[in-house]
Amino acid sequence: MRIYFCGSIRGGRQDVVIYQRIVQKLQTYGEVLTEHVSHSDISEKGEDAALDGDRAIHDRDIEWLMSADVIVAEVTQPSFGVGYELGRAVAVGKKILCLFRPSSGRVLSAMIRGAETRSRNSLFQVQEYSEDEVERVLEDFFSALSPQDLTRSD
Ligand code: 6IA
Repeated sequence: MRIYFCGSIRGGRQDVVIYQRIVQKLQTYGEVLTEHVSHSDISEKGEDAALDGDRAIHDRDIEWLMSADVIVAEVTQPSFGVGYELGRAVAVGKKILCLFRPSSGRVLSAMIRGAETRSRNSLFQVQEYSEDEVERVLEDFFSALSPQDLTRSD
């Protein structure tokens, strides 16, 4: 299974330790295409990428996103990039799990919370969690996945 993980980079790196925990767990289910999102040596500014660098990142990430079976996004730290990735993924009918920690004191964007469809086999799910529950939440999500979820593209 190909898994695309989304987490804030230029939006702020406060949650990088949680991203690491998520990626570690995701790697037990498949190939995580965006493992670098959890690397602590990537900073908000990092290697000041020029436009061409940014274009290359965008094009490569979108290619990975389109090839992914499942998208998992940590959405507590707001990020334009994560929001954009989620919009592109919704548009092609990908299976998506968004993880949000209410303990942050933040209120999740209506465009993410409101994208959730509440049917049983929802393609877009928003799951609230606390840090100590993160592995269990991922276990529940992956154990409920059906082959159908991974092939739908409507
Ligand atoms: O707007 P943000 O930077 O917070 O967007 C984060 C999201 O966009 C992540 O989920 C990544 O998949 C993607 N993304 C943004 N920047 C990069 C990147 N390098 N490399 C790979 N994916 C990225 C940026 C490095 C830069 C800080 C010099």
